[in-house]
Amino acid sequence: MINIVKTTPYSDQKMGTAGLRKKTAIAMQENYFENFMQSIFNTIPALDTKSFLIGGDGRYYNTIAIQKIIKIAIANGVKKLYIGQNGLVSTPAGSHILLKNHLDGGFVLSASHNPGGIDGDFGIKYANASGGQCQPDESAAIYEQTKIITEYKIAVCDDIDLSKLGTMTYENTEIEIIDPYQDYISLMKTIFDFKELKTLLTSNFKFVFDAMHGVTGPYAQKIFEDELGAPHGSILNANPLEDFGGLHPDPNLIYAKSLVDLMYSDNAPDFAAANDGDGDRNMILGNHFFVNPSDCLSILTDNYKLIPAYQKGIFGVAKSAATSSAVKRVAKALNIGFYEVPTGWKYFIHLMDSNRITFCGEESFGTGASHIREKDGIWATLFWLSIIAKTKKTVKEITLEHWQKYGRYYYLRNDYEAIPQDIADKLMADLEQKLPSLVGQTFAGYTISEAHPFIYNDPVDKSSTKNGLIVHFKDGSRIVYRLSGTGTSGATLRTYIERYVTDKLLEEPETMLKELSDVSRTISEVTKYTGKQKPDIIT
Ligand code: G16
Repeated sequence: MINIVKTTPYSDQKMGTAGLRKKTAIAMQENYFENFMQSIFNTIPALDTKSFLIGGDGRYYNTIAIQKIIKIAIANGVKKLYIGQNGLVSTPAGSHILLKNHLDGGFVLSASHNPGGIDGDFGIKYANASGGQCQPDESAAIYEQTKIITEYKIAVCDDIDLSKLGTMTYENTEIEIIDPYQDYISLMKTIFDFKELKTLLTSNFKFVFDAMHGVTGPYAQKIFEDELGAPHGSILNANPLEDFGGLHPDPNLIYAKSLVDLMYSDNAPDFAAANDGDGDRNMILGNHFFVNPSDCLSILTDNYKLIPAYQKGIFGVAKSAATSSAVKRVAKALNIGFYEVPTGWKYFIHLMDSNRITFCGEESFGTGASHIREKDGIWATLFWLSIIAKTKKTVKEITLEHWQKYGRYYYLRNDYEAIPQDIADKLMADLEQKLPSLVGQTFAGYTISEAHPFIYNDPVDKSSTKNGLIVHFKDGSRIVYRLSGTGTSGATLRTYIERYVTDKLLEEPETMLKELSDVSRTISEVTKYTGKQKPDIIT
């Protein structure tokens, strides 16, 4: 039986950088999730010919929300649903499943690196047939639907058992519970030399991977322990938990603190990686060494020839504007295309689909390639291990040699969190207004050469997107300002600061960027607008 339920719109269902992200309590309001799902289906024609993937990172409310999607999809006459066993699918594996099966879209229930639980965050990433997150025109159409929705359709049936693989049919909808791991593992085997990696991981080489109680735990156990022979116990925090065991599943120096402490201890392993809740973000650490994500993209690109899948050559490389300029120098040296896009992995998709790029990455701990249309934490880990296996060098040696070859971009991101939205909007609007007048001015010895909004013109669909403000200095340094699109309370001002040097390669970023951090505050007048004397988070 199908129920048609009368509802009233919520006004706050606009997607951000990567889908809809809300406090869990907000997402659990009456009809909130149902409204959003029905609004998505309202924008998709001929649902009886369409197939979708459903999965998630295992966070609180996922199992309830997955049953809701299933019932709303059945009621809307969707042709087929592929659902990860136990409701689990990582964002990268989901992208692969979508592409491999030529699906029309997918829903990964995740607020990514944000904490989970009843007091945490909940989210929905909606991918289209490209295998990556929907484009801005699609999310705009969905937002319009959320504002006028009056009813949704939902099937009245028992909950589906997600624990057993197999196929069933309800009304006209076929439902298949799929293994979320195997296809992804097979894909990794087509890219990397598993034999060589096994030799490394069964040697004296000490490896750990922190899954932060997100969805990548089982993937990592199967790949690194079962396939590649790393000792059992190499995967830390391996079981997905609804509240991530109280952790904030964000793989950075602050939230992956216990892993960082281990890597800076006397017992430090040779290599560590961490992934976020849904497995798209990664952090790479060596013994007493941290690899900045911008450098990570640059180093992987420079070493592409070491990976079997890329030995015949790569297309270009892309980064978000906020990411450091390091990879630009590598692209020039390799004589490959280089692109700079707004923040958001969705902006890389057209570049991959049109064979303009093979690799891409962002400062927000994301690196990936065109094997899928999402960033991929395990792929980045396997890539690093492959470089180590081939070169027999440590993470620090590989990075230092890279800086000796190309110079180093010292890089920091300063986040000012929980700013009232209207104040953050005013700060950005006022800053944009004054940018032209800044050109030629000198702050603490840094002279501004250019200052403008970042505008991206997509070479494929010709759309134009404005995202953030950039201040360039004569010595090649840059400051980028933008508001985050993934937060769930108030606004976050992100200030990205970079400085290029060819000597002093092993200093602390905080030391090398002290003046520029001060300059970033002087220019934005963040203290005047927010009362904040310093950033809440520095990464
Ligand atoms: C998402 C996007 C990324 C983006 C990041 C940060 O990552 O997929 O492309 O760089 O958010 O966005 P913002 O600076 O707007 O907060 P994830 O891992 O959260 O899905």
